[in-house]
Amino acid sequence: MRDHTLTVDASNSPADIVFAPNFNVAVPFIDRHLEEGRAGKVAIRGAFNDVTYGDLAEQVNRCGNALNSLGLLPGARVLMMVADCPEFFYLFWGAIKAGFVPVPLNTLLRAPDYQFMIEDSGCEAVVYSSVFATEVEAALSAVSRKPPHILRIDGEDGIAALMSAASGKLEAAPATATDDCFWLYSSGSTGRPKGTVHAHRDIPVTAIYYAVGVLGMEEDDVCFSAAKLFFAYGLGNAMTFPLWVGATAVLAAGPPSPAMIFDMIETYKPTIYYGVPTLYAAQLRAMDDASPDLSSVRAYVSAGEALPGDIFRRWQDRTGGVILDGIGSTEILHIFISNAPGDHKPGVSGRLVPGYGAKIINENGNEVSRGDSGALWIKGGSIAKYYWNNPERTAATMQGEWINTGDTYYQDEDGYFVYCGRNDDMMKVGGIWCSPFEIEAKLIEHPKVLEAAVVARADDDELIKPEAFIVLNDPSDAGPGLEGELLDHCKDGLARYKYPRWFNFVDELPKTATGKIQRFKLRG
Ligand code: 3UK
Repeated sequence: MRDHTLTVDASNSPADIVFAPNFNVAVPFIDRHLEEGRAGKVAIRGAFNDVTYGDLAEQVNRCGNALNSLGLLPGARVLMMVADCPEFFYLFWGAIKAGFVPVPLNTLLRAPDYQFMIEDSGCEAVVYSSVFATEVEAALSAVSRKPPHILRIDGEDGIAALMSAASGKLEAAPATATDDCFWLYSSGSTGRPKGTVHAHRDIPVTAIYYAVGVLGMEEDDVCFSAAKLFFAYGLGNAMTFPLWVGATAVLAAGPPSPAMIFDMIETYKPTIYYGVPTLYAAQLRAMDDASPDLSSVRAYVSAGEALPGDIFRRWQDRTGGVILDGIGSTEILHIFISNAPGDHKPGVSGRLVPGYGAKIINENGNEVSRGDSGALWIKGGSIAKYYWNNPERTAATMQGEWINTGDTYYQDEDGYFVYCGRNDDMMKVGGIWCSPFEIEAKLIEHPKVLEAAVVARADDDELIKPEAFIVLNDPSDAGPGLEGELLDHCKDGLARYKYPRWFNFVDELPKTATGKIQRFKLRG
């Protein structure tokens, strides 16, 4: 087989992907487009000059050569605190092409988090956008051993100076499909973040299985993701997926808000929009006073946390469009169970993405019968190889070809996977497993409720019961009658043991940087 190529079997079934023995993933994602005649096509758009596939290939080479000129060792980690902009692409792919390992970091983090990651990764270089200087520089001055190379993306003395001095030609470093390629730090709701090590092959596998297999992505698509590139979800949405099919990515550097998203959609007319449930809810509220033209969008995607059925329905009523909820993870890299165009149902995660395998197991390690809930394990070609520096967590999570997602699921009568919560958020009420998420979804249906979180609390008898924390649309609605009103609402549809026994009205819910409710912080 020719170097750096892969084949997908004739039926185009995602199950059979064969990689050349020498496979550096930068070649099929960047250089292939020149061979295929796409040099003049726009690869990246936004509030900067359009970047064509020709420009992209050249800048990737310059960036790879710039890193080489620093004298990094092969496999050196390059930490990136970089905003969504074309330089993110240059650095990520330039590092990979030159044989280094880029590690994009969540840009919402603070100095102590970065300090940990700099020390944990043993990185040789840190590259950051000036907007994040305060936190990054505070971390760098606190670390015990400074990485040898510290570069800014923008401004004088930035990487641009090194890049313009470097050659625009670069031979891809030899690699194999299963070599370490890039890392992402996985942020659990508890414990230290874990460096999640992905191989070269994981990138094309997610594109083939999900982007092409489920979304039917093609060259004409234009992708816009409210989730940023540092998040595995955004990395696929707005970088690796469009680069696989030769489509166009639209980038916005700032934080996403409904107004910003509507503006981006009207300006750049994406065909696929990737959001998260919290943003879809905020966009619905914003549409009370705005009528954005969303007609370019052929697919709305949601991931990161479960999409309540009520948001799905309201979105469909308001826009006529369907939101395709799918579950992904940093470890599996992208979405592995999903709703699909023409095969979707409100309130469920959908079906297995073709190419992945799933099993739901009980406490004894046996597979449950259809309809019963248990721990969801997944197998497939894009699962991280291991956690850096963390053999215990690797052994507990990744077992043979299978990975424990940490999520509780059951399959409904139609075969759809239904999310019940994280394994550790599940509660037993009267001996029955009870999903906080199901109760939250019910509460959110109530017109006065904006957000809800449900946790386990022991009553006077030390028996576990659900407790609700509620953010109201209009705080002045809080009043003596409201608890009863919400309870009546729960009685309409929820099993008795699931009724919240306590209601707390709060201004906001504790969330992780990526928007997941931190239920452990609400537990008394
Ligand atoms: C939860 C969901 C219900 C679930 C991600 C798309 O979220 C992503 O990765 P993370 O590592 O978190 C993984 C965990 O988040 N989750 C994500 N999506 C859903 N729960 N319904 C969903 N649709 O607990 C999962 O284990 O931050 C999402 C693509 C790539 C990703 N990395």
